[in-house]
Amino acid sequence: MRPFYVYILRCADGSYYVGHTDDMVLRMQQHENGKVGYTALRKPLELMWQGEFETREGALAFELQIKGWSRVKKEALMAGDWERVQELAQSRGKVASAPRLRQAQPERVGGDEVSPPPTVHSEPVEGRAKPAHALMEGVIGQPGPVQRRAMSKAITLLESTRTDHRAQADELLTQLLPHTGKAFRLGISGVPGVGKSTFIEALGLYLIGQGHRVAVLTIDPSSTVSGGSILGDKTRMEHLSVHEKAYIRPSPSSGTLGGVAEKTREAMLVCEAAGYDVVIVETVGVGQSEIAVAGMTDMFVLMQLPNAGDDLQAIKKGVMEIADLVVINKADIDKNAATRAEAQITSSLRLLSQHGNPENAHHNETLWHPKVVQISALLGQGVDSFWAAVTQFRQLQTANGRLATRREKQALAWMWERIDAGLKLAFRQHPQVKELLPQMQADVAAGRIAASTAARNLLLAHTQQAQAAIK
Ligand SMILES: Nc1nc2c(ncn2[C@@H]2O[C@H](COP(=O)(O)OP(=O)(O)OP(=O)(O)O)[C@@H](O)[C@H]2O)c(=O)[nH]1
Ligand SMILES: [Mg+2]
Repeated sequence: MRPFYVYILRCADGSYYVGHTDDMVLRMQQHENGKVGYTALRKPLELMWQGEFETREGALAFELQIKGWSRVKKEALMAGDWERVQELAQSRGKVASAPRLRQAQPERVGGDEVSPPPTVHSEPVEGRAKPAHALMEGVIGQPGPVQRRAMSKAITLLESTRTDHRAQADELLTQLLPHTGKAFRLGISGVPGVGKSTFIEALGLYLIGQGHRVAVLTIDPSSTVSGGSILGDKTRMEHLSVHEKAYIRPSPSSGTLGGVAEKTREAMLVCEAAGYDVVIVETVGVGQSEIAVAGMTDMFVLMQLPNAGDDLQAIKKGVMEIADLVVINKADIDKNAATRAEAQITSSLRLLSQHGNPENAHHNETLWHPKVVQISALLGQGVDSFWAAVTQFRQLQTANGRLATRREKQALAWMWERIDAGLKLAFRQHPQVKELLPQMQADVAAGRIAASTAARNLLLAHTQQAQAAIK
C-alpha cells in the first residue's frame, strides 16, 4: 500500500502550513500552481519536513496534532529534536499521542512518551542548533542520510539571522574550510523558461553516471520578494532531486540579493566539504543575480534560446561579457535557427573579447576563448559536448593559473562585500544615527539640506560616539 505523508511547508509570511497527501510530488506541484488553497501572502516557499505513515488515519491524526502545536514545537520537530518536542508537550501537561508509523519505532524513552515519527526528508529551521564541531563531523562524514541531514542542518545554521547562531556558523565555516575547494563550481544562468532546470537535471544525471557527486544551489532573485519558483525547481528536477548522489538546495528566501548570494556561497562550502565535486549554482537571468553567480563560480554559463535578438539582450545587460560558455538550448525545435544563433553569438563573443580584453585579441592557445554549444536539454543531446567544453576550460584555466587567481579575487571581493554590508548594518543600528536619521531624511527630501551634508552629519554622529567609547 502507498504510504501517506504529513508535511510542513514554510510560507512567505513566515507561518507554517501543515498538510497530508499520498503523493508528495503531485502535491508540491499543486501548491506551486496555487491549486491547493493559499492567500498571496501564505504562498508556500519550502518543504521543511515530511514524515511517512502507514495509513491515512495515522497521517490525519498526526497532522491534526501538529496543527495544534506551537511554532517552537513545530520547529523542534523540523529540527529532528524529538526530545524537545516531548519536553514542550510535557511542560503543557500534555503528551502527544503516538502515530502509527510505517517504519519501526525507536525505543520509547519512558512511560507515556511517544516515539518520533520517521523523518524521510527533513530540513530543519532554527531549533536548538548542534555545536559546530558535531555538525562539521557529520558534514565531512560518510555519504548517506546522516550526512545529508548534517548538511541541511549546517546550511540552516548558516542561513540563520540570529546573532548567537552567527557565532556558531562562523566557527562551523572555519572548521569546514580546510575540506573545501576541491569541487568545480559551475554557474548557470538564463531567462525564465530557457530550460535551466531541465538542463541541470540532464547534466546532473550524466555527471552522476560518470562517478561525480552533484550539488545544485539556486539564487532566485524573485524569492527575495515573493518566494519564486522554489518548490517548482525541487519537483521539476524529479530524478535528480531523489538521487542519492545529488543534493539540491533551494534559494534562501529572504533578504537582499547580497544576503541570498552570501548564504549560497556558504552553502557551497558545505557541499564541497561533504565531497560533492561538482557544485552547480543556478540563477534566473534577471537583474544582478548573474553577476553574483559569476562572482562565486569557476565558470559561468549563459543559456540562450535559439532566436535572434536574445543575444542582443544579453549583450545590453553586460552578461555576455562574463560568459565563459554560451549554451543554445532547445536546438531540437529548430536546428537551423540554433545554428544561426550559434554563428551570431560566436561572432558577438569574438567582438566582445577583442574590445573588452586586449589580451584576448590574438588567439592564444594557453587562454580560454568563450565558446558556444548547441544542446537539447529535453532530449539530453549535447550534454557530453557541453561537459567536454567544461573540462577543457578547467584544464586550461588550471594550467595557466587563472582558476586560482579567480578564486583568490572572489574570496577577497566576498570579504569586502561583507565588510561593506556589516558596516552599513552597524551604522544603521547605531543609536545616534537612528535618532538623527528621520530628521536628516526629511531635510534632504524637502531640499533644506544637501544630501552630502546630511551624510557627513550622520557619519560624524557615528564616529564621534565610537571615538568617545575608545577614550
Ligand atoms: N523542446 C524543448 N523544450 C525544452 C528544452 N529544455 C527545456 N524545455 C522545456 O521548456 C520549459 C521550461 O524549462 P525549465 O527547465 O523549467 O526552464 P527554466 O529555465 O528552469 O525556467 P525557470 O525555472 O522558470 O527560470 C519546460 O516545459 C521544458 O520541458 C529543450 O531542449 N527542448
Ligand atoms: Mg528552473
